[in-house]
Amino acid sequence: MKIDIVTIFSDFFHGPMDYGIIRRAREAGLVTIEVHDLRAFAHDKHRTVDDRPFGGGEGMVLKPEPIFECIESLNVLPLEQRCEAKQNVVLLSAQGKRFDQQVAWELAKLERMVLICGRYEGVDERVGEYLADCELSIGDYVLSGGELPALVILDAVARLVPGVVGDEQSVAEDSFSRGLLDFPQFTRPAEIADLRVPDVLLSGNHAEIRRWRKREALTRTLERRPDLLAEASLDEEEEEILRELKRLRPERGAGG
Ligand code: 9D3
Repeated sequence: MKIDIVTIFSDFFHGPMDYGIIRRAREAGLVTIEVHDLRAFAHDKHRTVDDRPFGGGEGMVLKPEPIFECIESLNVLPLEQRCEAKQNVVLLSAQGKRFDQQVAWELAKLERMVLICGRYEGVDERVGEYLADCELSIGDYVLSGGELPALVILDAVARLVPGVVGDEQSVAEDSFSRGLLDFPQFTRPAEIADLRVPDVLLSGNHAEIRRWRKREALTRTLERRPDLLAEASLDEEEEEILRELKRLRPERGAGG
């Protein structure tokens, strides 16, 4: 996959792309990432990329021309041909659709992904309307720009590109991809400061361990993220465990 990032802070990306999954994906030649400095597409001597909002108000807005010119220079297909060619231009904005694991799987199928990072108070609306295929937000909190969201999306998508993570089955069966929280993990020592690892994990009984893990994952999801259960894909055994958990622990109202 070819990924282009459009930003006014290109240096911001140097560190994070040299570590972990993104580095691995790049070194394996499975993703190619280019960072483009938006200021290179401003033509005045101050390399202006922002301007005051029409209609008045606080703050500055990213101007459309440098962004339009930058995208033009990347030779992506016109809007109506992009989907077919598995190309997407994504505007990162707080007004976007929420990015989640399902969106990550969709993006991982692309051959080309362009991420435009917003800044200041916002981006001229015509960028989202006529240039980008979609707008994405990473969650309901205010950040100062789209650079961290771009890295978040890059990390989540890179590990789903076939070949980046060795065990593809484990990536697909990853609890979050199935809509559940993880079961708890332990490693040695079996005891520290009187805190013991659950006996079942030391028992060597693999059927029992598997069931215990399912039960823990479901208990946690039910307690911490009951919203996930509506969309989760559960097997027979998990459905049965969940019914039992609900019998033992009837639903509580707001305030828990
Ligand atoms: C404080 C300014 N806000 C009211 C006028 C609007 C606003 C503009 C620009 C809020 C945030 C931003 C910068 N954020 C992003 O560009 C952004 C973002 C985010 O803030 N939260 C979650 N996901 C994203 S993706 C891009």
